Amino acid sequence: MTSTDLAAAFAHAFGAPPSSAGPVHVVRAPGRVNLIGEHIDYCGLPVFPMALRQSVRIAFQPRSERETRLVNRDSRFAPSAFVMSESIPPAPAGDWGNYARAAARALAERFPDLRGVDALVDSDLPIAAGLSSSSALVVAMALALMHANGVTVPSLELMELLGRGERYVGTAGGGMDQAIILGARAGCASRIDFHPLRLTPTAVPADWQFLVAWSLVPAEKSGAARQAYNERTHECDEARRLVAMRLGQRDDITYPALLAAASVEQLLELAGARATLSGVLSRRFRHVVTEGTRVRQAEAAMAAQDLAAFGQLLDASHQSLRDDYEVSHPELDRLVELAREAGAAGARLTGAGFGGSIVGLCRAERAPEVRDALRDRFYAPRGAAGDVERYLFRAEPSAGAEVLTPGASPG
Ligand code: NG1
Repeated sequence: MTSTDLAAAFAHAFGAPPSSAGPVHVVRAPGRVNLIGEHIDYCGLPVFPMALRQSVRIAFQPRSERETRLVNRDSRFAPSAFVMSESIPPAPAGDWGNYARAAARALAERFPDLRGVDALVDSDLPIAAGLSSSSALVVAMALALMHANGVTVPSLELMELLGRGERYVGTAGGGMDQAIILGARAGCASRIDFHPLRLTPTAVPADWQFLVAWSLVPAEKSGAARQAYNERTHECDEARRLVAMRLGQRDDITYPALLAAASVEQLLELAGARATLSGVLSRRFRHVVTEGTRVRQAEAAMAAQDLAAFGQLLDASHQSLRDDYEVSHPELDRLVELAREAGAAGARLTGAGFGGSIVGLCRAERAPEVRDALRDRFYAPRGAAGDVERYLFRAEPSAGAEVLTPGASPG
């Protein structure tokens, strides 16, 4: 759907707007695929994602009142409304409208007098697929509200504000998603460092192709998966505290500082000792520090156009997420295995896991073979070969979120 069609659908959803409200604008916020650096953003360690072409788009218009009204083009999501304030009560857990509320509440901290918008939400991002459709909605909504109210927040500050803001939905998440959705550069993956936040792009080599494949298992953000996610954040924190104490460091030292204070080998040796950490905490810790190392190596491999090295790092990351971090799923493991058998240089689960998608890397010329193999060997036996382009697609490194000029060509 083009931006013009979306603006027309807006008029259908909300009725002809008063001329005083001005033109209908459209904001686009892309989904993301994390290439490597999984479950370590909340430890403050660098990650290496890129933005996708698929996005959440919102057609919006300012209102004279403080109420925001939301309509979703996907009829599974019922219309929703809330009044702008610093204490917007959440809708029941799992309600899509909470992501819009999260954005509004975060902005209300800085701008207490914001008026609301009418907003029509559209998305071609697979939902609950580990591709960050929820953060794309948070970012799109924030940009719509800011544009409608004529307020701005510097980009890095906005990334941090919305990263914290999304915790409103109950996930103790890190800041990767909001940062890449706002700050991605077309054609590049970006290393994101936290403390202080900064993005460093690396061009994706022209003959590399990243493929995303959904496992058909939804990675729901509510219920058990959220609990498991939050549990991991606590375990990492506890492991960090105990290792720091054994090292004679302050127990509030950050992961980056811990890694600066001792070598990975030293840390792993210490963490492997029964006297320091339990078996579970030791495995969680091992994932975090080894994954941190893999991010640096992967960034260097991409810069050197070393596809084989990048692929091996993807495989090692998957193994670590499966065995040490225990966030994989048999269907993700199967997809990874099939992608590799079909000629991918490497593959791993991407996003929080517990379902969702994998990302695989191959030379562009091998991509059709890998895709065909996944279609025939994964999707067809599960009765999903008909819809395969919705589940299995090339990740095109895209630009970050933006408000599109009315009347401009499709976003
Ligand atoms: P997804 O895949 O969107 O559930 C979550 C967190 C990220 C990061 C990854 C795991 C949110 C909004 N996103 O992503 O910050 O921790 O898991 O690497 O909480």
